[in-house]
Amino acid sequence: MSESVYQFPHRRYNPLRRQWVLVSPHRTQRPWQGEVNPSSGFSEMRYDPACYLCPGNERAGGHHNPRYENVFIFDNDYAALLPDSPAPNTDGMPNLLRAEQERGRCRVLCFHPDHSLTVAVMEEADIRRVVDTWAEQFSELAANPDIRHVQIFENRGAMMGASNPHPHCQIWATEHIPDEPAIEIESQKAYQAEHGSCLLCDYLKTETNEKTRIVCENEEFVVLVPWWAVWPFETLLLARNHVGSMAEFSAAQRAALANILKQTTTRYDNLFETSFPYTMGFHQTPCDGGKYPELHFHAHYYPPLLRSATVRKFMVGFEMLGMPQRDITPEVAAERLRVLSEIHFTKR
Ligand code: H2U
Ligand code: ZN
Repeated sequence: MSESVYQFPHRRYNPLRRQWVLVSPHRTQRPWQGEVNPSSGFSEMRYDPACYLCPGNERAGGHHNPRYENVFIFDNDYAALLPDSPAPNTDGMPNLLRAEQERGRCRVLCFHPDHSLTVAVMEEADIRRVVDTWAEQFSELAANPDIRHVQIFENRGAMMGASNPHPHCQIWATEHIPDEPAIEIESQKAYQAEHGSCLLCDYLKTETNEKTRIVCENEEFVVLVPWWAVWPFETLLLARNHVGSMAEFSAAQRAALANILKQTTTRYDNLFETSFPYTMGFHQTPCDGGKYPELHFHAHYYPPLLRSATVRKFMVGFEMLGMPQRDITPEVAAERLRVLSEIHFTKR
């Protein structure tokens, strides 16, 4: 593929979301002054008496956290979903005003008792415990007949709206399959029907041949900046083997997931020498009793930062009214992440 093709504005297709992204590489030639990072963004405190996630502290509703030693999971005190919400009564409503029952559960999972840690600086063995808990939670929630989908996600950093730096994620289990995974499921089913193979297996083959968008890898997983990335340093984490969910993972895959999550977040932190904000989450098979042989386990990282610890990308203007747009090409973004050290900048 000729490099020069990518010097000019063009659009790229995302086969997973069936959406286009406008790429405007020539705009990165605009001059800009790199900013000096004001602080690393890491919390200094290993225990914060005011943190509602630290061991032994009080949460909303008078709940007390145990003095937990590794992971700790609880039902969100401000859950967006409830296990027993009734069906809305829509009798006599105009047919354009639709509503449906949505029961579910929201949980919070603390990754570690130490308030100052993040995935990037946690020990791999401790991340492995988090992976085991995700797999357990996925299986437990999936067994509930009212639950059809389990979304595990992490909001990292104040810029992403995380309310607390304490290392944690959320798990929302819903009665319906949410829109994002629903679109991706449709695309993967349609691709399988048309080509007789898995969309993400084929995509992984393409990317491992091309190599230009790969960021890091281990025996079980590959992390790359997808061809169609929207966020400047967006990445896609793909299982090398065709597998649908963590519940099916071997011990080797669980350990390798802990390893690749640490590798990825370390590179992110090293990019601007800051605790890199992002939203990330896993897309796994639904648990509605259906068969989903075409689905391929993956994770998306959606980080907002553009060119320093403080300068972020906004999805506004043309992007809200037209389509997503990016300046730096996915190839340049991948190379910038790939060449970074695997050792966290705070440990140098
Ligand atoms: P985020 O930082 O990712 O928003 O997650 C924190 C969650 O913790 C948030 O969803 C919940 C909030 O509802 N929470 C409790 O469950 N109990 C509390 O005492 C405070 C916050
Ligand atoms: Zn804390």
